[in-house]
Amino acid sequence: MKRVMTYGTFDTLHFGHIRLLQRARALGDYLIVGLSGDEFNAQKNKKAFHSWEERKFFLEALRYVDLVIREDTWEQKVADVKLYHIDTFTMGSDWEGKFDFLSDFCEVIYLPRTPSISSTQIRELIGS
Ligand code: C2G
Repeated sequence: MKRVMTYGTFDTLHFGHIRLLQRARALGDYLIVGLSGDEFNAQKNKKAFHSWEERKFFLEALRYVDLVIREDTWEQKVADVKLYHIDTFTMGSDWEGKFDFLSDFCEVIYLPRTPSISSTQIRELIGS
């Protein structure tokens, strides 16, 4: 079984996120998502509209996602890749090159980011 991993905030889940998760899942047979906790989001200068539990609920409702774990630090990825026996790590292309160090442990693939949609735009639209 080929195991794939990705990470993110996935706030106000939208088309771009789901396209990313669909393509990530298609890289293997099992997709694990490291979902950013609120404290880690603060380190990314982000404040999610939805709580971690709500964002986890949304992801678990998707056919593409098999397991959701917490993302609390930048440094946890190597340990996660080993712990979950990850074959392929993937992120959207806005992260191109940032996680190449993981290629010592697994395949690293960056998938084209979906243009013209973001959680920031959606939050602005809903006024929060
Ligand atoms: N994404 C995308 N297209 C968009 C928006 C997002 O493909 N229009 C992708 C991003 O490239 C990322 C994933 O969807 O791979 C999740 O995006 P965010 O929730 O914005 O995650 P981010 O804040 O980039 O967190 O350790 C990694 C970080 O936690 C990534």
